[in-house]
Amino acid sequence: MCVCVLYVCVCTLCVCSVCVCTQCVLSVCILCVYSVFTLCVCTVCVLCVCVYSVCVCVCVCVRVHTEYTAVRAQVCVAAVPSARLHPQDCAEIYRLGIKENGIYTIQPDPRRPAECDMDTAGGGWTVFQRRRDGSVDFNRTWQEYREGFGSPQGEYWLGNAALHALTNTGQHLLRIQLEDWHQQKRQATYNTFRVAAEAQRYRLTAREYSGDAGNALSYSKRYNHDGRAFSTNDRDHDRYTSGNCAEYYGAGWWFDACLASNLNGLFYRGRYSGLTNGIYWGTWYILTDIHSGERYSFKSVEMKTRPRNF
Ligand SMILES: [Ca+2]
Repeated sequence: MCVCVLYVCVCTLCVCSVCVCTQCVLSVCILCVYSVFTLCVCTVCVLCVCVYSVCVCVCVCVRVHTEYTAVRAQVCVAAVPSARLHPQDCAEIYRLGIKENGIYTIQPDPRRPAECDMDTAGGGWTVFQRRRDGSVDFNRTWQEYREGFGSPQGEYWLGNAALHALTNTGQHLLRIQLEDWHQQKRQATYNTFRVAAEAQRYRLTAREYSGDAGNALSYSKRYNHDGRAFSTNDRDHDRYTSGNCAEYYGAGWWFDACLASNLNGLFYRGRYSGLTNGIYWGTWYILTDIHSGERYSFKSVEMKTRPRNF
C-alpha cells in the first residue's frame, strides 16, 4: 500500500456523485512498503467520488523503485478539490450519454436534485416545476421560492436562485406542458427564457412563443408576465397598485396586475368558482364560463428548461 500526498489530478466533473476523472498526472508517495519518499507515477484514476467539495480518487500508480529497475503497479489514494462537482443541468447529463428520465444532482443547487426529462422533444430538459396531485402548498414566502420546496419525486419548485443559475449564461428555452381533466395535453414553448438575479427580483424573460396552449405569458398589455418581477405573499413586486397579487391569489409568480397565467395557483380538481386562484393558463381556457361562472384548473403542469443550442 502506498499513500500519495502530492498529486496533480485532472477531474472534469461529477455525475451522481461519481466523478469523471481523466487522469492523475503525478503522485509522490510516502509510507511505501519498501522505502519512504518514493516517487510514484499515478497513471489512471479507477474511481473518484465526491466528498463534499473534494474529489477523492482511487488510482492505479506505477511505483518506480529506486533499488530495483522493476516497475510495480500499486494502489494509492489521491484527493483534489474539483472546480465543478456536478453537471450544470440535465442537458449536460444527456450529452454525457445518460439518457434515462430520473432525478439527478445538478450544480446550481446540489442540495436540491432536479427531475430530468430525457424524452420530450429531444430530451435534456431540467424540470423546475411540477403540479399533479395538490400534495404541496405553493403559497410560499420569498425565501422558500428562492431556495425551492417540495420534492422532485412529486410536486416541487426547484428554486428561483437555481433558475437564475440555470438561465443566466447562454440562451435557454422554456417549455410548459399542461394537461386537463379530459386527458387533453397542450404545450407552450418560449425560445428565449431567462430568470434574472435576486437583485432584479428574479425578473422573467419569456419570448418567441410557439405551441398549441397559447401565449398566456404575453396575453395583453395589461396582462403581460414577460418582463415582470417575481412576487410572493410577503414580497409585492407586481404592477397592481392596490394590493399584492401573490397574497391575493395565494401563489408566487411573475404577476402583472394581476394575471393571465398562474401555474403556481391552488390545485383544484377541475372546475371551481370564485376567485381565479387555481392553476391557470388564460389562453387555453377562458377566464370565466359566462353561463356557470366557473373557472378551470389543470390536472398536471410541468415547467422545464434547456439550452437553446442543445
Ligand atoms: Ca402591488
